Amino acid sequence: MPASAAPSPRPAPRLDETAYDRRRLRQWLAGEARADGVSRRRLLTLLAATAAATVLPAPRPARAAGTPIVKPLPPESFIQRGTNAETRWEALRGTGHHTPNELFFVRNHTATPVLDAHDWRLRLWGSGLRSAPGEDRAVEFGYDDLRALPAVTRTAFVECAGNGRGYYTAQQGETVTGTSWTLGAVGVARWRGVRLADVLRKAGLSSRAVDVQPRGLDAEYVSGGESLGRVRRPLPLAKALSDVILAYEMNGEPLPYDHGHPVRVLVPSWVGIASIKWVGDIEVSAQPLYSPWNTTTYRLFGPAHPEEGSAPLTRQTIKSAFELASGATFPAGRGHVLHGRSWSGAGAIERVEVSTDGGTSWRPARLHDRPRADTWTRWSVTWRPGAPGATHLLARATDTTGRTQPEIAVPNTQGYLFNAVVRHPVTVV
Ligand SMILES: Nc1nc2c(c(=O)[nH]1)N[C@H]1C(S)=C(S)[C@@H](COP(=O)(O)O)O[C@H]1N2
Ligand SMILES: [Mo]
Repeated sequence: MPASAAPSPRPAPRLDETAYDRRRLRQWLAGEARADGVSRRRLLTLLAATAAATVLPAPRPARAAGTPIVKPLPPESFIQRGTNAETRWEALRGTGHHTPNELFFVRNHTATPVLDAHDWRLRLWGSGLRSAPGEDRAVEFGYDDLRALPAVTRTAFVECAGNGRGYYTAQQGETVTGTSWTLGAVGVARWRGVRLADVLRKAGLSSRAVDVQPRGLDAEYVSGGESLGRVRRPLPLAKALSDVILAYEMNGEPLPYDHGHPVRVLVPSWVGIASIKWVGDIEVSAQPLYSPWNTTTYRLFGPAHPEEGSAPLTRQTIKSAFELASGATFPAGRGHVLHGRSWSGAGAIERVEVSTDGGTSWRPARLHDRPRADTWTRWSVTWRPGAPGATHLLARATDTTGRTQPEIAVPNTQGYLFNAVVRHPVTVV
């Protein structure tokens, strides 16, 4: 493989941040390290400082009681669902376009592993890499190696394929398996990292490669008494080369533990399972790959779908949500502003309509973001409720490809891709 594909040699021992930083600064002073775009004065100031700045969050071994999640899960912001935590939509009211890291939903198959960036290695291997005869088809990158590559920043949602699953039952009376999310298994962040395409090319991508399969460093997932191995799911090479990033920052902070620290895959617009957290290796294959996450799950099964299931899920569907608690109350005869957000995996949002009379009449919402693909569009409508009583608020989005939210979602046994208009209960008092 070319010399450029080999990441710089790294010392084996585990180093703490301060020691690492001071060593690098000494190397710079000795002319052994490069510092492009940083002034000499700035580096000398750093060198003089007794304690170097910490760039990683301090380990928090204590988890929220009874959960496999590291960050706090205040009940006013989250609904705990087994190993997962759903964001409450009312908690997003007043937050900006990006979901704050502390409010971002967590979907864990097992438990958040607390990993140290300086021990972390990313191994690329497999028949889809070029290699000299007799050589091992494997290339490793450390955290610093990724940080040294050109950085890209991108705003994108991560949304569980099962987001809204609970409405298959609540609105349509269907029995489905899986976590009964309402609409809070979605968040938007500004992700920063490197292009997976750049890493694949550095690793020596062969023209025969067809699939890549990132795998997490979290524990093996056991289902029905059987271990399915570590969480992994193949991606077609075309997607891997187009807009996928290996993200090390989320909203300007090092990736938090629960969201994949130190590095996760981020697959814009696709079902959340594609965005593998705590990525430890990526198989690059000249043959198509399969895992339990693109065969028995994350396909559509049921009477409306082929017997063997649909093709593996890729893009997310279209949804809308109000930034309101279920059962919120509104004084009658007064003006209110209702806020919400709509998003689609197929493209930007074109328009949003809202009904405040249970679906009889609809009016356009005012859009507050320039609609873009891969992220949501915020909107609002004013409402002056008349008579007291229980009613439903409905929001219906249409995207630029003409997809719109139907009244009924076509069911599937695992409750994926719920796209129907959600009836949000409120009370006028
Ligand atoms: N390694 C690993 N990656 C994972 C998962 C996991 O359990 N382990 N869950 C996946 C699923 S199903 C979803 S929806 C998203 C959730 O990302 P978040 O927890 O950062 O919101 O991560 C995906 N990546
Ligand atoms: Mo998910």
